[in-house]
Amino acid sequence: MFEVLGMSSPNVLKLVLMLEECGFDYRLRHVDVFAGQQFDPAFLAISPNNKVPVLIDHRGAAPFAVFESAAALLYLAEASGRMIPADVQQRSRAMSWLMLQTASIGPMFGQYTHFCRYAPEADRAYGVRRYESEVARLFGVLDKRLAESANVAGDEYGLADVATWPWIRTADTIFPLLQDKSAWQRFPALRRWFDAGQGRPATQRAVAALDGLLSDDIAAFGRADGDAIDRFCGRGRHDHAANITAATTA
Ligand SMILES: N[C@@H](CCC(=O)N[C@@H](CS)C(=O)NCC(=O)O)C(=O)O
Repeated sequence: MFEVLGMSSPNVLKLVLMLEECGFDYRLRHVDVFAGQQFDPAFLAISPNNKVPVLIDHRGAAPFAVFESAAALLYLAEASGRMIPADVQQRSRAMSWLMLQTASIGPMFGQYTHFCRYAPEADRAYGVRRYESEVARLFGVLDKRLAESANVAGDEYGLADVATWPWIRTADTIFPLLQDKSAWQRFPALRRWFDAGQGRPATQRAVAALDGLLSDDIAAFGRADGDAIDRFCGRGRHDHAANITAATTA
C-alpha cells in the first residue's frame, strides 16, 4: 500500500496518475498548506522543502517516504518496472523530458498561477506577463515535440507524460492564456496528446480520486486569513528574505 500526502494540485496529480497507471493500491491524505501544515516538524522530517506531494511506501517493515514528485515517479517506475524504458538511450530521453517538466514547466506554470491568483494588484502585471510568456513558449516546445512523437518522451506513454499532463490540465482549466479556447489551435499536437491522456481509464480514476481533495482545499482556503495566505506565499511577516536581512542587521 502506498500513501500520497497532498492537495488537489497538479504536482500531486502526477503521483496519483502514476499509481493508477502502475496498478498500485494507494490512499490519499490531505495536507492543509493554507494552515501551514507543510511547516510542521513531523512533515519537514519527510519533506524538507516543505512541499507536497510526499509518497509513502508502506509495503516494507518501516514506512519509506519520498519527497519531490519526479523522485516519487522514478521510485514507482522502479518498483513496478513500468512507465520507464529499459533501453538506455530511450531512458535517457525520458529523463530529459522529465527534468524539463520539473525544471521549467512546473516552476513557470506555478509562478504564472501565483501571479494570476495571489499577487497584490499593484505588483501583478509584470509577473503575469513574464510567466505568461514563458508558459506560451513552453507550450510551443511541447507542441513541436508532440508533432514528431506520439508521447512526450517517445512512442510509449510513460513517466514524462504523467509528469506533464497535470500542468496542461491546470492550464486548460484556469489559465487566462487559454480562457479563449481558440488559442488551442496554435498547439494542435499538444491538444491531441492532452485529449488522448484524458481518455485513459487510469487518468479518469486519478482525476476522480484527486478531486476528492478539492473540497478539503476549498474549506482550507476559506479558513485562511491574510496572515495564513502570507505564510503560504512567503511574504509579509513570513518573507524569508526580509527575515534574513533583519537577523543580519540586528
Ligand atoms: N518541485 C516540487 C514542487 C512541489 C510544489 O510546488 N508543491 C506545492 C503544491 S503543488 C506546495 O507544496 N506548496 C506549499 C508551499 O510551497 O508551502 C515537486 O515537484 O514535488
